[in-house]
Amino acid sequence: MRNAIALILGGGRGTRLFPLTKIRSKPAVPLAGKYRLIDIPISNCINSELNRIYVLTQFLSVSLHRHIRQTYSFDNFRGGFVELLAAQQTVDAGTDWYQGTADAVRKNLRYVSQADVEHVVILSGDQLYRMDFRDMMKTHIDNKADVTIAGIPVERKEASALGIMRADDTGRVTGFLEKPQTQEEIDLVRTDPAWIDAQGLPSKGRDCVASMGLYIFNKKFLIDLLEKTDYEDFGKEVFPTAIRTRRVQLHLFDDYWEDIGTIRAFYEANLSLARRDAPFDFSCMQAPVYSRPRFLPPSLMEDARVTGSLIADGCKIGKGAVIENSVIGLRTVIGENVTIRNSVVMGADYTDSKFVEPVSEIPLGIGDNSIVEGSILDKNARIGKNCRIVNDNGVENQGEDEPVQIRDGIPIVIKNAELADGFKL
Ligand code: ADQ
Ligand code: ADP
Repeated sequence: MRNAIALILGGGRGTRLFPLTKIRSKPAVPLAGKYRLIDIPISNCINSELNRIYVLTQFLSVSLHRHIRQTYSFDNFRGGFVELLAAQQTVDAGTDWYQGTADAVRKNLRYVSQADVEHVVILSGDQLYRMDFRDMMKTHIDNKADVTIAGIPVERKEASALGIMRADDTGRVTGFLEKPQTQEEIDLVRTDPAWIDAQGLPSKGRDCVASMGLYIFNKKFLIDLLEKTDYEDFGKEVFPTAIRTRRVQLHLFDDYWEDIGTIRAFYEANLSLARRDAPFDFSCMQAPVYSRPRFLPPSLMEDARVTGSLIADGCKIGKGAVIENSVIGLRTVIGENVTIRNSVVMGADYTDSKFVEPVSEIPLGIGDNSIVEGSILDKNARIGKNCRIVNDNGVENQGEDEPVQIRDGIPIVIKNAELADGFKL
């Protein structure tokens, strides 16, 4: 991995995760109570001994910068860095933002073209998975590939949201269609389940192999490709044509992998992590997920009933509170007799303190007797007493600037929102 660099695609306009991305860039969105989205791909890189990491982002939030600076420092002996490359910092900022994934990489080719770089690992910034990229690199090198794409078997019904590819017996990709919409299109790139079984992975009825949006490119090929074409997107443009003339290799993977780039996917992935049978284990010592070390006290609970939930550090949970299948983030304050079900509560950046002038009459956290169900509470929410945040009317989408909005049927209390006592959605 010494002559490889990683480029993490930290997000385009971030509209699919709006309003969580209203005031921060996508990689900075909090995940599982104490991490941020960007911690996943960076941890995978570090655990794969891939220590030269660039994060490409459309706009640079202070929080992302701070998080990366405070979390990822490498020692002098091993070397390495995590560097943020923000579109807004380029010369033609504002007028010419990155168009698509390939274009984002094109605008940063000067980092790719460093002399000692041979392979470029391109990763998505909004996925939850654990992968050793050294295995993928081995596939790439063993097959003398120009580019290697990580692929995972999926069911046909998932095909329309993903890039779908078909490979021959040597693993060479012979068909690639980005987000095939019709059954006929899917048939063009479907894979015989027997082929998947023959690769040693149980097909379990899955007859498609999806691109995971993770690629290893040979540097020369990548530079050539991006300089000589005006392709904007890897999935839509680069691969469908590259498979005809170049060696595009499939690297099969079959473990937990989830794209969490939409509000619903983000919400469900968070809640799944709080279940006893969570599909992803943050505590794997061989390949930990890193995040910023903080010096917070343990969470304090007073006679609360908590089932199937993640409770991060520094929380205070009052008497009679009921918390079911929820994620409770750093420094969350929960009043007495509060009910929180199936919700993602991101917590707070700070705590109300007797040493600081209060910024609001409503204390940080969730006031006594309030009910929160099926919702996402962004950071620093100040929710009064006797509030009810439940999508009782089953609204799908609502609001743009309001403190509580609904996306994909999920109420979202935006960052720093204040809701007075008795608020009802
Ligand atoms: P999508 O996720 O739909 O499909 P895309 O929207 O291009 O593809 O995003 C890929 C990644 O790049 C995301 O992490 C996104 O945030 C980021 N990104 C997009 N535009 C960017 C930009 N201009 N600057 C920086 N980052 C940007 C892709 C593939 C499919 C594959 C799925 C798997 O195209 O083939 O199946 O990923 O999730
Ligand atoms: P987000 O999770 O929404 O991206 P930030 O990480 O930007 O949020 O945190 C928001 C607030 O946290 C800041 O406005 C600031 O008050 C506080 N904060 C936390 N750490 C620091 C720090 N090291 N320096 C300054 N402010 C900090």
